[in-house]
Parts: sequence; structure tokens; C-alpha cells
Amino acid sequence: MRLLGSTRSPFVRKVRVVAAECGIDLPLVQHSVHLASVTPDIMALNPLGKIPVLLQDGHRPLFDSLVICAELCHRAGRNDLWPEAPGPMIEMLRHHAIGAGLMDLSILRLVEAAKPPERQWPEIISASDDKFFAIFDALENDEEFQATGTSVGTLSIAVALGYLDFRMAFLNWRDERPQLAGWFAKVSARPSMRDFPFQDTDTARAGQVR
Ligand SMILES: N[C@@H](CCC(=O)N[C@@H](CS)C(=O)NCC(=O)O)C(=O)O
Repeated sequence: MRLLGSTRSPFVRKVRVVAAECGIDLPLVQHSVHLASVTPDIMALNPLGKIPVLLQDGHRPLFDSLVICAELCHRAGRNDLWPEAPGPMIEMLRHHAIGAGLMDLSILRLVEAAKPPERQWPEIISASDDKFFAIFDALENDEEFQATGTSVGTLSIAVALGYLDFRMAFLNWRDERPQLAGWFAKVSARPSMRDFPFQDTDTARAGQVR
């Protein structure tokens, strides 16, 4: 079993962290993708052209990151990370949606801000910032979320906040949000989070997939 992806991707890091929590050794084969280009190696495995992709002998390639997390938790029998009972499962998925939404918003904003000024849509950048702050405030004030045990959902949120530190530290999301900052510090101290940090290196090589 191996994972295709980049150490710069929040979706990939989430899967690696969940694998570590499950005690699953999941080697990473470095592959980068870009919104503005097609990556044939990845497209051959995932027609969406996105990473991460999980390769398992005798099985079809698996994507996206949430589906891969389901597979890993199921394999490891981790009902705490991926609850089976409908109520807790929906709550976990709700938390996951916040984390995944933060990741999507981060990438949207990064892509928009990277465009030459004359091609930027400033409203996307300012509306994204408003949405970021609304999400931070909702998390800051959500005592129930902060008291929740570790799950795929809470790990997703922690990885998403870590991505902001990695790429958009200027947002200063901790400012006036001591509860959320404290929660994040606690989750970030987990070995799974420490052992799989974001990294800006890229050693992707064609042909490593197969
Ligand atoms: N919903 C997908 C999102 C994955 C995703 O957007 N990955 C980015 C890298 S961070 C990607 O592959 N972008 C290339 C593209 O969208 O063409 C998941 O959870 O796996």
C-alpha cells in the first residue's frame, strides 16, 4: 500500500496523519499536481487529476482523501477516529467538512493571490478572508468541538489550521482566539502530527507511480 501525493498538500497530510494514528505504515510517493495543468500519471489513476491517491495491491486506486481515511480507519478497526454510530459519525463528518472547507478556501485564495494583479478578482480574496474569520470564530466559540475526542474530523481541522501557518501565516488566525490556539497546540503535539509536517520540498519523479 502506498500513497501518491505531495508533502505540500493539506489533503495528503491529513491522510498521512490518519494513517499514523491507525498505526499503518503508508509510504509516500512524491507527486505534485497543479490546477493549471494536467498530470498524466495521476490522471491515469484518478480521472479528477487530484492527489492524494491510495494504491493497494489487487484494488482500484482510491481517492479522495476522505474515502482513503475511511479505508484506513476501517482496516485498523478504529471506531474512535471514524465512528460507526450515525450520530457521532455525522458529527465527525461535520468537523471534517469544516477542515476540508478550510483547505479548499485556502487553495482558492492562494491561487487567486498568485495571479498577476490585472487578472485577480479582489472580491474573491476579500470574501475569502471574511469566510476564514467566520470559520475561526465559529471554532473559537464551539466548546463542544474543542472537547471532542480525536477523529478524522478534528484531525482535518488541525491539518487545515496548520496549512494556514505553512502558507498564510499573515492571517494570524490565533489573534484573539486563545481557545482555538490552545486546542491546536494540543492536537499538534500528537506524534502523528509531529511526524508528518508540511514540507516544501519536491522530489517528484516521473515513473514512480507504477
Ligand atoms: N477533495 C479532494 C481534494 C484534493 C485536492 O484538491 N488536491 C489538490 C492538491 S492540494 C489537487 O490535487 N489539485 C489539483 C487539481 O485540482 O487539479 C480530496 O479530499 O482528496
